[in-house]
Amino acid sequence: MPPVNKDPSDGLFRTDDGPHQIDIIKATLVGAVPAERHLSALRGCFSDNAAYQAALRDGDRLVYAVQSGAADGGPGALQYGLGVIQPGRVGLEFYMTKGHQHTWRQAGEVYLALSGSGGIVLQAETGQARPEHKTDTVRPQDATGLADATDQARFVPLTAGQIIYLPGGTAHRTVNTGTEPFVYLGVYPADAGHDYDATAASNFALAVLAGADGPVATSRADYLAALSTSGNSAAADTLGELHD
Ligand code: PAN
Ligand code: ZN
Repeated sequence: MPPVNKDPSDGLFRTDDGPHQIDIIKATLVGAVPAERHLSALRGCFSDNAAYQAALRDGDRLVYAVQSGAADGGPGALQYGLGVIQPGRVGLEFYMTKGHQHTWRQAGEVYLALSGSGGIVLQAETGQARPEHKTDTVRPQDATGLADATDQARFVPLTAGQIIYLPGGTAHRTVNTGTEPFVYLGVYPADAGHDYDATAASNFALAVLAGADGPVATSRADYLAALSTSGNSAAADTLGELHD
């Protein structure tokens, strides 16, 4: 095991020398302390509020954990997070991270999917989903270039071995659409910072839902409208309305 220097002030796992080690089987960063996010920490993220309340009553389950690592550095330093999202749903909506913008908006990030299947919702600052992204998934190679688009939101499916680059100014939320934990590594500037308020008020414009034929990324506004008219979260009814 590499030498560990755990700085309690920022929760980051540090090593002075030697490589950090990911335990692929356990999906952990050896020696690091995970920051856990349970359902109660994701208030306001899932659109089906009745299903969210029922899930909370059923137990405040673990949704995801992040273990972060860094080396000491000055300007230009990088750090990383190993994320593990559990499989599960609230209503139709798959388990996901809170999502954020980087406080330093120019800070980009590289994500590498390690195991499981999921994806990432990408959204420019204004957060409006364009109609053509309403109900479909998008090929990973289409996901770059968000920096010069002001009104885009996209869902990019990711499976093990796929890498995606997020340009600065891209809000991002990771989603597990599979039945196993979805494990990924994100590498970003140490000075990036995490701005959760930027996306908390309006939430992400796309919701990633379990559809009859697999995951679909759909307009959150439409999902909310379907929930309020159908009064329940039955998959067939709700998605039927969404896709009409
Ligand atoms: C990741 C995220 C990780 C957890 O390391 O922090 O996926 O998501 P939330 O931070 O939204 O809870 C990253 O993007 N870092 O910048
Ligand atoms: Zn990030």
